[in-house]
Amino acid sequence: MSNTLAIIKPDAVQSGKAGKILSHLEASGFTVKALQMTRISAVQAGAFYAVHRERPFFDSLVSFMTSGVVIPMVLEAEDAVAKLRGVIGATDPAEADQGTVRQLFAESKERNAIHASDSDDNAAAEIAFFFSEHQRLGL
Ligand code: 3AN
Repeated sequence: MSNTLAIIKPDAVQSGKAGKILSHLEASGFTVKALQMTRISAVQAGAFYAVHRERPFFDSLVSFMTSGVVIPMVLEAEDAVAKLRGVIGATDPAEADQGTVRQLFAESKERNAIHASDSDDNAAAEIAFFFSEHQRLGL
């Protein structure tokens, strides 16, 4: 078993889809190991998405991710990182496979409902970004 980080993004929280997305993740075989509701600052969003700093959509992405409550969570499954990437679908919901979280719940390439870590190293770093040491010791 391994862990990955998901974030239900502000578009999905604001439109009341968080419960359905959580249900979908559980039905897909993930165990929710830790979860919080929080609102992040522009500095925090910029740090989280630092790899995208030079991309044309960076400022808009930071503004979107700080526009409302987000729900970061630690999900456990066998091969959790790859499994969750498959379950969420492509970045652009128009290209996401049928039955994926983004096909079902996302609005656009930016307002795409959910984030998922893309490697085990990034999962560990992103879990540490949102969850304190005492929370991580409970995982
Ligand atoms: P993913 O979330 O599928 O790993 P990344 O890491 O390439 O995709 O992008 C991070 C986030 O940046 C996406 N979830 C999306 O919100 C936003 N994003 C990516 N590409 C674009 C784009 N071309 N236009 C607007 N927003 C984008």
